[in-house]
Order: sequence, then structure tokens, then C-alpha cells
Amino acid sequence: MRTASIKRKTEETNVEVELNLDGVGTHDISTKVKFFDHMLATFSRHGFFDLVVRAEGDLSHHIMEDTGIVLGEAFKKAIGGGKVESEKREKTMRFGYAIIPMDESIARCAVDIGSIGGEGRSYTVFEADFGKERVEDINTENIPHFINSFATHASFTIHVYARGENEHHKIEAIFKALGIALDKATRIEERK
Ligand SMILES: [Mn+2]
Repeated sequence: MRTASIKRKTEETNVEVELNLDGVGTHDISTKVKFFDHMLATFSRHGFFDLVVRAEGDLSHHIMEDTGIVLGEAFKKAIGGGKVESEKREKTMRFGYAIIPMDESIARCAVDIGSIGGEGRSYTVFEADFGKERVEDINTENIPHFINSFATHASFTIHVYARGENEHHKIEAIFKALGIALDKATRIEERK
């Protein structure tokens, strides 16, 4: 099983993540930010990642940023760390993508999880215009911030492009697309 369990405590937040890449999509998420909980549950379900996230902190911005950091570290560890010689990492598909609609919204996501050896290379492209600063209990600017934190600490390249009218739908489509793209990219390919 490709799993990781990571804890991180700072003056601002206390975050714990347990991840199983070879799961079925079960999840137990509690970040004190309801819409973020909904998005992480969606990510787990559609990516078939078993995921436990426990986070608390002073501000929702810090909670989302630091959860991105710990989730990124968990992915990096679960797929075989940054080691060039890691056999399991080298056998992952590496690339994955998804184009996912939700009603009037659509999100495209493409990922590269294996920039040779995974030695700290990462890149984030996020193109989605939000018409509102708030959706449910989060600031929309925290979505690209979370994804960039995640990509940086996982050493992944992540591209996200989304459009739509309803911000809830647009963001939910992004998290579904990210989960599905990462599910494909983390699959073991025995031909490698
Ligand atoms: Mn929803």
C-alpha cells in the first residue's frame, strides 16, 4: 500500500493528513472550513484516495494554505518521496488529466507528478476568473493558493483551467478534475 501520515504544527495551524493512494475514496475530513471540507471530500471520492484530514487554526486562509502543504507532503511521500531510485515512483503513470463539467461550469486539469525523480520541481498554472470574492465560507482567492501550496510541496506540476457562472460549481468541478487527474497519474504502470 502506498500510504503516508504527516503532522505539521505551527503557531498558526495544526494539520494532520493520512493518505492511501490505493484506496477506494473513503474520507474523514474536518478543517473547520465547511466548503473546504466539502471540496476535500469530493477530491477523495473522485480520486479514489482514502483521506483523513484534521486541521485547525487561526484563519481560514492559513488552514487552507497549510492543509495544501501537508497534503502535498503526503502525496510526495506516498508515491515514493523525492528519491530518483524509487521504483514505485518510477512505475507511476506520471501524467494525468481530466475535463469535468458541473452543470454550466467546466474544469480542465492536467498534472505531471514525476518531473524526473521528483527532486523539488513544481509548477502551477491556475486560470479561473471568480466573479465573487466569497463562496460559502471561503474566499475564492484561497483556492489557487491551496493548489499552489499543494503542488509546491508535492513537487507536482498542476494546470487548472475553469469557467462557469456559479462559483460553487466551478470550484467543485476543479476539485473533481484534480482528483481524477491525480488518480490517473498515480496509477502503477507495469510496462514501465
Ligand atoms: Mn457542492
